[in-house]
This record gives sequence, C-alpha cells and structure tokens, in this order.
Amino acid sequence: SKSYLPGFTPWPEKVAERYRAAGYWTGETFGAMLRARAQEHPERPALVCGTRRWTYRELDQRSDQLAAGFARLGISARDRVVVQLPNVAEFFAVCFALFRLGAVPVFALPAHRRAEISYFCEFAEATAYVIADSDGGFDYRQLARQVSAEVPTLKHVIVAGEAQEFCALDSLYDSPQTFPEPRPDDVAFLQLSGGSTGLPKLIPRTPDDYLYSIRASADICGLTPDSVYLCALPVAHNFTLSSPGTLGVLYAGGCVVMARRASPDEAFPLIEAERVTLTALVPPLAMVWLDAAASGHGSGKHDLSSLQLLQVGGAKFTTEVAQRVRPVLGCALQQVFGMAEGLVNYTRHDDPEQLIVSTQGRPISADDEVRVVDDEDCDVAPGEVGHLLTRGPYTIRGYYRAEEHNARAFTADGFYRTGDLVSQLPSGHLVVEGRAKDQINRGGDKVAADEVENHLLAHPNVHDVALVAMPDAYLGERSCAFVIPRGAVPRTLELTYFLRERGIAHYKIPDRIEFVDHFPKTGVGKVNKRVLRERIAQQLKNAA
Ligand code: J2J
Repeated sequence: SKSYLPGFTPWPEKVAERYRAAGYWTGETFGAMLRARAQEHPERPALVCGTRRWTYRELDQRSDQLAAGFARLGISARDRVVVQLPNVAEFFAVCFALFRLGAVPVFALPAHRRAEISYFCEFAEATAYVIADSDGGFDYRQLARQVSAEVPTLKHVIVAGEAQEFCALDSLYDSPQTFPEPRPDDVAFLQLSGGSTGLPKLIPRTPDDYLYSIRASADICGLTPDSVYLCALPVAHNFTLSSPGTLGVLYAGGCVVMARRASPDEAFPLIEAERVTLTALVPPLAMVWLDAAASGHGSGKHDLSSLQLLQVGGAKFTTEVAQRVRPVLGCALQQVFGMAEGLVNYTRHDDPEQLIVSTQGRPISADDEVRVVDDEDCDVAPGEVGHLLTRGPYTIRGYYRAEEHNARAFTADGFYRTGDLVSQLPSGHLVVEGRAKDQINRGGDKVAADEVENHLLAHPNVHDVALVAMPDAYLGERSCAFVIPRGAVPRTLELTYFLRERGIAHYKIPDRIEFVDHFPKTGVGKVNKRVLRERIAQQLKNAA
C-alpha cells in the first residue's frame, strides 16, 4: 500500500518511475547500505573518534543493538526523534538504529538552544530527544530539562555520556532484533532548512533520493575504501553528511575521523595521525587553516601531505582565497554549492583551475534541471544573473507539513525556489552572485531575518526591527539589527541578553545593533532592506 509519512510531498509517480528507470533510485535503504559494507569488509575501520575505533562490523552491530533498545523504550516506525549530538561516533549508531527501526531523526545543530529545540520537538511531535551530556562547556541535560517541561509529546531524553535523571544511551544496547525494512521512497529523516521566512522548515529526505546524491557525490569526488574523511564541520549538517560527507565515505567503505572542533590545533594533528585524505570546510575555517598552515609554527608544523582534497562550501568562497589553497595546503580545492533541500554543485577535479577558483561548480546529475529566471519566472539570457530554480532526482518537492509555505517556495510545476541569485556559464558552472531570500549567511550559518526580528519584537522597548547583512572580511557577512525603539532606547547588551534568555542559537544574535527613528521604505511601503544594507556597509567603510 502507498502511504507516506503524513506531511511529506512525494515526487509525482511518473517522475519517480523515470528516476528509477534511470538507475538513480535503487530502492536501497540506509540500513541495507551499512549491512552490505559490514558484510563486504567487517574488519575495515569505519569510524575513529578520540581513542575509539569502530570497524564496519562494530558500527553495524551497535546500530542493530540500539534499534532494539529504542524499540524497548517504545520508539517505533515513523516516530520522530530529535537528534542533537556533537561530532561523536554515537551519532552514526543512533542514526542507523533509527533508520533500521523506520523512526525518523530530526537533525538539530549543537548550537541550537531552547527556542529552536522546543520548536522542532513540538512541530515534529517528537517522542524522543537524543543529546550528549555536555560539549564545549554547555550542558545539554539542562537544555533537555527545559525542553521536556515545554513539550508534552516528548517521552524520552536519551543521553550519550553521563545521563543523570535521563536514559543512558549505553543502557540501550540490547540483543538485536529484526524490524521490517522501511520503504526506500518514504521519509527517512528530517533535515533543517536555513530558512528565510518564519520558523525553520523541516526537509523530508528519502533513502532513494539521498542515497542517489551520496553515491553520485562519492563518484564525483573519487572516493574509495582508502578514503579517510575528517568530519570537522557539525556532523548533522547536510554538507558534512552527504556531499559526499560521512555517509558518502561510509558508502564507499572508507573511514570517517571525527574532530570535536574544526580548529587547526585539533584538526591538523588528526590529519597527520590518521592520514586524512579529504575534508570539508566553510570559507571562514578555510581561511583559518590557510593562515595556520602558512605560518609554519604551532599547529602549522603538522604533516598535511596525506590531504588530497579540500572541499569548501556553505557560503561564497572568494577567488583570491581559493587561489591560495593549492600552494599553501598542497591539495586540490573543490567548491561545493549545495542546499539541504537538494541540489548540490561541485567543481570537478579535471576542471580548468580558473573554473575551480572562480565558480561554485555544476550540478551532480544530468537530470538536475536548473533554471535562471527573472522576477516574473521568465528565463534570463544565458550568462545573466537571475533567481535559481531547480528540480531533480534528489531535490524535495515540498517542506514537511508546510502547505502554505510550499505554495510560495515551489513553482506550480515543482521547481524549488532556492532564493539564490546566480549566473550560469556555458559549461553549466554556476556562480553565486547574491541572494534574494531574506537571510544572512554568517560564514555558512544561515540566519533567517524574520525569525530574529520576531524575537526582538517581543522586547517592550522595541517598536520595529529590520535585520540585514553587513560585510565582514572573515565571515563574509555578519548581522546588523536596525531597531526603532519604543520609549526608552534599550542598551545593546540588554537586547542581546534578552535574545539569549529567549533561548536562540548564539550565531543568530545580531553582531551589531543600530538605533534609528524610521526605516527607508520601498515604493509599496515595505522596509527597504537594500538601503539599510548599503547604509551599514558605508558606515563600516567610513570607520575603517
Ligand atoms: C555561496 N553560497 C552557498 C556556496 C551554499 C553542500 C554544501 C553546502 C550546503 C549548504 C549543503 C554555497 N557559495 N558555495 O547543504 O550539501 C548557500 C546558498 C544555499 C544555502 C544552503 C551541501 N553553498 N550556499 O550550505 O541548506 O544560499 O546547505 O541556498 O545550509 O547556502 O544552505 P544549507
């Protein structure tokens, strides 16, 4: 019978058949993928995490045992489980366990706090929440207490590490059981969207579509069982998970090395010790690595000669910095322009150097349909800048339970409106030229303007607010809030403290606040954010 997770928009049946006939959608599930690797080479290393090394056999067994433990708690197929873990091996045991059960992980980032986590739990009606005890000086159990008090559907908090009053992950390794295979064309997990309007949207991904993007990515990146991937960015991020990321490396039978932090002092010794062959970074981290490697002392002393490929994506990587990668790190660069909603573009290893340093790559698939259009959805002339629309074998047809938003975020014929402004070269390579969506890309961390604006509007001394991007040499962009006060002008620190108390991720807190008595308006009376962006950019320039 054909019943999908309610709130999921499947591809039209005819399109799905085409993707199957083309060999993109193979019907393999995540659980089956891991099982196959564990049978092919049980003793090969799958994960390195601190002093722990898990072979494929061990990862496979742990996933089976945890699936049984989760089932004992009452977690069953289609139940949503919010997973918020740092870069630890348990992430994979938890995910594959949930996949095998047919339960649906909802991936949160370690930076998320009470407002975001409560929202994910409530919106997805999650029955369980998986955390680590603490990381980076933050106690996630404290967060779990607040979330549990707010979300009545949440029945279990499962903790990797010291569980206190909660359920210890380590107590859930039961004797394996067999569960019915989940459908490969139904939702396997919910990924997060960077968002632009309202609260973050949840992105339903299926084994069919996601494994296709992973297999094709592994192929483009030339992964083999000898590939060693350093997971330096947050493990649940779509880039780290799938482009080709940790899952791509596990698909290829390689080894994933977990780094708790992406800083050179943590990452460089791991690259040297584990003979890492590839990794993925956002542009600000790539700059930090380049500076550390170029300085040749401290963390720069390490032998990075095993590194063959550095992938950079998540935000625009400037050509000038891109040109430094090969001479300084002695490895190839690959630019990656992707999105959790689907479409991923890569520069290819045999592209001319000029394309590698100055474009954001071309789509994975011959069946990724890409359109560049004007404000009326008409195709622009080749090479001109326009809105990027896309449709294809691994790009979603709708956000999870968001009918109203979907009507705006997708065209009637199913193209996803990325909100990115691009131009396309005759070779198919895309250059990201800007953004139409109301979002700030803070070095890869996406901030939805109106989400932060709504939090600020809750302050009694804020009459109105507009959050815009301001240029930043390191992060590319930072956020600036223009605030029209009500009554007494609040102090900047008071507002940032207020936002912290409301429980939002730190990266969403405005980097700067400007008080004004009115906003410039557009012809139709909306706040003219373009003028505000230009104003703050000019102000920064004058101050420099
Ligand atoms: C400019 N903007 C970029 C780039 C993403 C691989 C890599 C990245 C993501 C990701 C991902 C950019 N230059 N190279 O999911 O699988 C901006 C665009 C895009 C948005 C998506 C992957 N690479 N961007 O960053 O869902 O604005 O995915 O629409 O977090 O990041 O953000 P996200």
